[in-house]
Order: sequence, then structure tokens, then C-alpha cells
Amino acid sequence: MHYSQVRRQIGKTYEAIFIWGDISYFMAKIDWYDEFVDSDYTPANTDLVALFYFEPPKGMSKEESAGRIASESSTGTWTTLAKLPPRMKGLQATSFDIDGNHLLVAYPGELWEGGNLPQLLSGLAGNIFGMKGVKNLRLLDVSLPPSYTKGFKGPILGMKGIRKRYGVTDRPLTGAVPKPKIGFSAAEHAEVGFETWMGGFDFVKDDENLTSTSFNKFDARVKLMAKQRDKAEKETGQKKGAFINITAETEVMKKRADLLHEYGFDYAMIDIVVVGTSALQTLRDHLADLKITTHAHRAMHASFTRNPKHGISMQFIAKQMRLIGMNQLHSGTAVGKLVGDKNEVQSIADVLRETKTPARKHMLLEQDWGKLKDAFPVCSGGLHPGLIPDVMDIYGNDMVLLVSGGIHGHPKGTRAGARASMQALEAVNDGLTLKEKASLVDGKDLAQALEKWGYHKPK
Ligand code: CAP
Ligand code: MG
Repeated sequence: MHYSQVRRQIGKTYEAIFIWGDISYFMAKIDWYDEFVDSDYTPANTDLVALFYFEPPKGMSKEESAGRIASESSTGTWTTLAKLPPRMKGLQATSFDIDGNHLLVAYPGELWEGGNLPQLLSGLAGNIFGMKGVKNLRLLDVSLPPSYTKGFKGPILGMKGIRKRYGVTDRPLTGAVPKPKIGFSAAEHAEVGFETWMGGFDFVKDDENLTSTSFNKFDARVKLMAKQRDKAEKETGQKKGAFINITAETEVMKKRADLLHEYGFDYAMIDIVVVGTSALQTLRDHLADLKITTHAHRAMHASFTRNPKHGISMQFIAKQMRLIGMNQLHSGTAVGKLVGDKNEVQSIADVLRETKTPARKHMLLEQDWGKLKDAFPVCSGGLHPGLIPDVMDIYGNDMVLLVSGGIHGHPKGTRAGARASMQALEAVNDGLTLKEKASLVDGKDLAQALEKWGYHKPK
């Protein structure tokens, strides 16, 4: 057994007697960070293992920096301590694999409270970002053992459940946000929603900054959207849905969820970063009781996911969202107006969709999701019909596709813009180029969209 296992054993075996460990060795040193580094350590199957990108500050070795990362995110502090109950030795994290600027740190499962995601973040993604002992630090991913994931419920429906509910099996689910993103009255908003549904889209989504404003009160929007939805369902014979944004203080979100339920909506949209994991865990259960599933918008994520050297990856945000139980999450387009390349976008999709997420070097650790249901990636941001083949190539059919400015900006308006997007999807699934489709009788709206935007990639 290696030193760390022995150290763990000491921690466990003598815990009951509660004697003070031999601290003379420690007291001779001013700090003990080297206690948190062991390149021979092999994680236990109950350990959580975190993958970091890290850069030590000038004048500090990688081992010294790695020791600080493991120490400050588990049991340590900056100096040796006068009293150290033996239990501590069994709870220390271990930096065990330094590979260039990538680092693996193992955390004993006993450190973590089951089902408490805020605590995981305070530990793994807390003080360490502010330490002088790193110049840059980015938390890329954390592999979670079944003993940890069992504390979470995951999505209520999964992709299959949503497809069954909406009767959409052979293409992406489609939706749009009324644009301009805020400024319509509730009545105008609902009218744009009606046009979107009549153009063949499944969903109408609120924008991330629309909640309840003087000109578009939440309650009024829900009632009017319900009326327009019922009209669109009657005229099309198709089930229509909406991602109405309930983002607010937690108790207000619960009340807004109740109103959505009263008006027959089965989705709620939440801006997941700004409300925080604690509110999300509460709302996931409240909504589940109402059989309402969730659309997770990630506004503000780029404040800490974008810098490749410092912050937290979008992949780890996606992992948290699937754990908590968001049923779909924005994951990027690679070709639209927002950052995130193909490799990143597909890795986020893997975190959301796969039963066993495969590892990706220096990006993702393997993750077995067990019985936790999957979730849809949401492809949105700067899209128009001309870019649909690109995103279909990236995601395939298992995604929620949102085309917003790219339908309302169609020369013939919203309904024609939605039809043009549906025609682009048909073209891809029928093995036609967009040009070929646009030349057909049922491709006219697409032809007009291509005339305006062609294959333009917005910046
Ligand atoms: C897209 C959008 C979404 C972005 C969010 C917007 O509208 O409604 O919020 O997709 O980015 O407000 O920009 P457009 P992401 O289709 O008109 O661009 O999906 O990367 O989280
Ligand atoms: Mg938006």
C-alpha cells in the first residue's frame, strides 16, 4: 500500500481513539503542501478526480503549486498546524498526475455532502482560483463516482421523454426567440410566437433578459402565449411548446412555475448561472412535481468559461446541469456569433447525451452516468437556414435547434423564416444540398433566405 493509502488508513484506524498524530515532524516545517502531492497515488473508486489546467507563478515549481491546489481545495491551509486529528490524513486531496500544465487531483468521497452541489463548488472551485500559488488555473472536468452521483436526480424526461411528449422523432426540435430580444408588449410577443409556431417550429423561447417588465408582464405573457399556442395547435394539429423564462428570486420562480402549470405549459426556462445551483436544485424538484421540464440558458457563463487558461469549463457546467436535472442546455454552434469551437461544442454534447461520456485528452474525464437521464444540447446563437447543414454535421438530429434573428430577419418575415429553416432541415435529412432544395417548389422560403444570408458566419 502506498504512503497515501497508509496515511488514509492511519486516519481511519485511529479515528475512534482520537489521539493527536505525531506532529513534531510537521511543526519543524512552516508549510506542508508537499503532503498533498504523491505521483504514485492511485485514486480509490470512491474518489472524485478533478482535471485542472494550471500555471505556477514565477519562482514556484509545478509540484509546489499542485500541492497548494490540492491542499486549499480540501483540508489544508498555508501553514503547519499545532493539532492535527488523525482523521485529517484520510481526507486530504492528492495531486497525483502532473502532465505539462495539466493536473489530476483526487478527493476522498468523504469530503463531500451527498446531493449538495454548492458545497462541491465551494471546495473544488473556491479559494484555489484566488491563490498566489497559481498564475492561472482552470477547472476542466471532475469525474464523479457512483457514490457521489447517486445523490442527484437528473433530468425528469431525458431526450426520449421530450421526443415522445412532442411527437418529434426524426429531426431536431426547433424553436425561436422573438427578436428584438426585449421590448415587445406581451401581446406583440405572443403574436410573434404564433407566427413562429405557424412556420412549423415546435417552441417559442423567451430571451435570457426577459422576465417580467412593465411592458411585458410575466403573467400577461403566459396567458397570451397560451391562447396563441392553443390556436396554433388547433390550426396545425401539432403540439406546440414554449420556454418561458421564470428567472427571479427562488420563491418567485416557484410561483411563476405554478402559473405555467395552470396554463398548460410543460417547460420552464431558467438562466442557470445567474440563479445558482442552490435555486436550481429547489426548482428542479418543484417543477418535477408539476411535470414541467427545464430549458437551461447559460447567460453569463462566458465571464468564466471563455478564458482557456483561467476559470471553469463549460463542460463542467454542463455536468452540473445534467446532475441537477436540467433537460436541455445551450452548448454552442461553432459557426454562429458566439465563441466555442467544434471540439468544445461536441464535448459538451457528449457530457449531456452519452450514457458513458468518453474521455477527451486534457478536456474531459470519462464519466459513467448510470441511471441519470440524458439531456438535449441546445444549438443557438447567430444561426440562419444557410448554417443548418453545418450544425447538423456537428450535432446530428439529437439537439434543440434555435434560430431566432435568422427567421425574424427573413425577407418575408417570421413564418417564412421558420419555414425556410424547416426546409433546410428537410434538405439535410433528405441528402439534398440547400441549393437543390431551394430550387424545388417546397424550397421557396429557403431560396429567399439564401438570397439574403447565403452561408454567412456572423461575428
Ligand atoms: C440567440 C440568443 C441566445 C444565444 C445564447 C441571443 O439569438 O437568443 O441567447 O444563443 O448563446 O440572445 O443571442 P440569435 P448560447 O439566434 O438571434 O443569435 O446559445 O451560446 O448560450
Ligand atoms: Mg438570447
